[in-house]
Amino acid sequence: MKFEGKRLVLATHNKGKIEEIKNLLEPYGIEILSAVDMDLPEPDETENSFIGNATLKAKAAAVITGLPCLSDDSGLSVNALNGEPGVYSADWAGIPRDFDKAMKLVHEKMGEAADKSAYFTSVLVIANPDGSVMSAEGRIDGQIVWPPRGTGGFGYDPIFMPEGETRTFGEMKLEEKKNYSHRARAFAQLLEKYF
Ligand code: ITT
Repeated sequence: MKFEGKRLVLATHNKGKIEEIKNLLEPYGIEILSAVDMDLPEPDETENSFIGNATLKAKAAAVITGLPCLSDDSGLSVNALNGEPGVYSADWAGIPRDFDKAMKLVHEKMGEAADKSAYFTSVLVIANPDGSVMSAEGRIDGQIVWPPRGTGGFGYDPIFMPEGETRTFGEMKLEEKKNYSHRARAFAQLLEKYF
């Protein structure tokens, strides 16, 4: 199924994701509305997988808006922490969310572990008003660094350095992060299938 309408809803309340996905969609001349613009409710993320939560978020928004909705469920998996925080990245260090605190917790839990490897995952789901869904997954491997570096991006970006780079995501501009990011990789797959 291909996207035929003119309007697409970004079923996310995360401002960092909204900025990145809007940028990825820019060349396609689609009118983008975000869950924040439309004041959509934030569904409880009750699943224990990226695909489960991404599907739940996109479907809930499609039912309310009657428009195609694109969601993202993502997270940082640290190998020395058996993949934590993973699917639970957003609220891992408690509520209200504080990513300075969350990054510090990653650092503390890793202790002196020699293995600094980690990866980001993004699962993107498009839910159409007719109930059909489409998904794609992207991943970027890298290393956890300490102390945090840079003020760009969002979430755990200042402690993640993608492989083949000497800078963290936090030290990159949007256009640079896009060359590596899990989200851009998932988007590239969705592009072939849907746009
Ligand atoms: P929505 O559900 O409204 O989309 P959210 O922030 O709750 O927003 P998730 O449940 O998918 O989204 O949580 C993903 C968390 O993982 C996010 O809050 C970030 O802390 C982290 N994360 C995901 N992608 C990231 C990225 O590109 N850079 C840094 N951190 C990221």
